[in-house]
Amino acid sequence: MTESGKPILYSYFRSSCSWRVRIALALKSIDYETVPVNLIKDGGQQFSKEFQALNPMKQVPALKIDGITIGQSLAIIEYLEETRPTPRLLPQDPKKRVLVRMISDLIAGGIQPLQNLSILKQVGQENQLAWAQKAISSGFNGVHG
Ligand SMILES: N[C@@H](CCC(=O)N[C@@H](CS)C(=O)NCC(=O)O)C(=O)O
Repeated sequence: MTESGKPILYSYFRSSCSWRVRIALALKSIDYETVPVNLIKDGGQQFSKEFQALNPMKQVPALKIDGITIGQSLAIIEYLEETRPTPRLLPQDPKKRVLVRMISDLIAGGIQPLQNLSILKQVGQENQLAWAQKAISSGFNGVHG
């Protein structure tokens, strides 16, 4: 939290994981401050010692709130949902709720991490497009219900 008591979001403007958290914060009207972590500049600011101390995974987002620092976008969103329950983000009906969780896990575990910067580097420039397309289409094909 800042001295004024606002949560601090460590975020990169192009990061879809950070977007998820920014959307949840906005829907819940939570006032916060942003510390930009540029994933490209300076060889990647996520690799700095200061940021690694916050999130040893060297990834955004991370949220400082209520005296703790949370990494992983879905864990952050769940924490916000539990501690600031209105307006609710998850449907009341368990069958609808599990569908939301399934889609969220598919995106956050089965689609997006397969194409983050560190993975694309390993895949090599010439294979990146096909790799990303495969991750996206197999993830989308996993949605049913
Ligand atoms: N499962 C994590 C994934 C976090 C993640 O992949 N973050 C990306 C940006 S969207 C990142 O920081 N990448 C840095 C890198 O690949 O070096 C979450 O949902 O928060």
